[in-house]
Amino acid sequence: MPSVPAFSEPLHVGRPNIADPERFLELAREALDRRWLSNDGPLVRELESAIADRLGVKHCIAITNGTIALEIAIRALGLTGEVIVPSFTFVATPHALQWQGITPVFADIDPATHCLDPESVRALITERTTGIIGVHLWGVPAPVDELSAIAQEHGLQLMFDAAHAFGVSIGDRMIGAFGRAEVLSFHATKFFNSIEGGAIVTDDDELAARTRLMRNFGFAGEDNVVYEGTNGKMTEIAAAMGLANLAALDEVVEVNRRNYLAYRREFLDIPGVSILEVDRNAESNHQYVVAIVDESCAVSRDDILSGLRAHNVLARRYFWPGAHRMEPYRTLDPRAADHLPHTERIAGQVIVLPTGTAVDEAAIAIIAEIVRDAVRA
Ligand code: T4K
Repeated sequence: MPSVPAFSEPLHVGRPNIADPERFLELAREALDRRWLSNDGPLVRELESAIADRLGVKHCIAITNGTIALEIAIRALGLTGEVIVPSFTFVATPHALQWQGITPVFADIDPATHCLDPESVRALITERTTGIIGVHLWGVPAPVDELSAIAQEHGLQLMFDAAHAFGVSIGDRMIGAFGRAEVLSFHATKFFNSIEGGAIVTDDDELAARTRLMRNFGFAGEDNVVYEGTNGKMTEIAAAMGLANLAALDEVVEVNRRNYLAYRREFLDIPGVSILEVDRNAESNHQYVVAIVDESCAVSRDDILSGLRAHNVLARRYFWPGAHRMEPYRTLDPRAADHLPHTERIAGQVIVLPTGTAVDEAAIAIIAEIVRDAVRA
């Protein structure tokens, strides 16, 4: 029998932060009264300009979700053939390529950061390679300088999946300014959400103009289609949620930071389990708290996960087992694991713990006690 009682309500990873429901309803009401609900509406424009200002980038193109934003950015950059990506990421990253007939080639990660290992990227470049997509996993910055040098040396396009990295900075530069373009996700589970949503951010005028066209079927005027396109438009209701949440972003980051520090403190004395440092060289949004169960731990990662779930803590083992072990990639390249030793190991060690405004320090102390119990078992 567990010595710590279970939480009466489930504690989810990815519980949405809803900072100001009243403001959201007010903005949504305005949109209804205006009878302007989608197609480049005023709330979407306001959100775009607020995000561009916040990140210090020239252009923000709001998109219906992060995955479509990735697809549009990939297409706008003219990527074809093979593109190098980490396998240790949400499956949307490789899917956005595969969906468009481009082969994702999986590179390994640096175990200290969980982001792309530049040497692994270098080793996978072939004459079919046209680009690299770095992922700032957990909001930890990918090695932007090294990847940029490799891209330049080999004439490759470089873009970033920054789905986890809104509001993160490396020194005095905000994520959003690296590569040709970066892609954000504002999904409900992200610390900043517009229910569903995402954006492409870039300093490149021409790329921004092209992605705007692509987002709206290629329309450049009422009857004038000048480019291939899709429907990637954000709705006014989504933008209303984005604007309401943006106003309280700093408070949410502060809650996340407090939670992260509490987890780090509480887990210090748990043998074989540690909390990944996400802010070593960067200002973080702390939206993911990542526990690592290493080989020295007395019990397995999955045993700890079961212990947490038995207590209603619905922790997740993101991004297990790695995209290379999911379909269609597993069938297309059954030997990919041979060159992904760090991905293979880390994917088996990670537990993502609940954070955000639905969690407080008292809950974190109990979660740590559950893990301590599991490790003693
Ligand atoms: N690139 C990266 C690196 C990403 O992580 C993602 C998305 C993308 C690209 C693509 O961006 P989007 O197209 O999604 O904008 C969730 C999210 O759906 C996904 O956005 C996110 N990454 C991924 C890491 O997590 P699932 O399959 O784990 O979702 P699900 O339904 O299991 O929910 C996760 C947890 O959140 C559960 O504990 C329940 C809780 N939850 C969820 C929702 C929607 C709530 O409590 N309330 C809610 O409203 O993918």
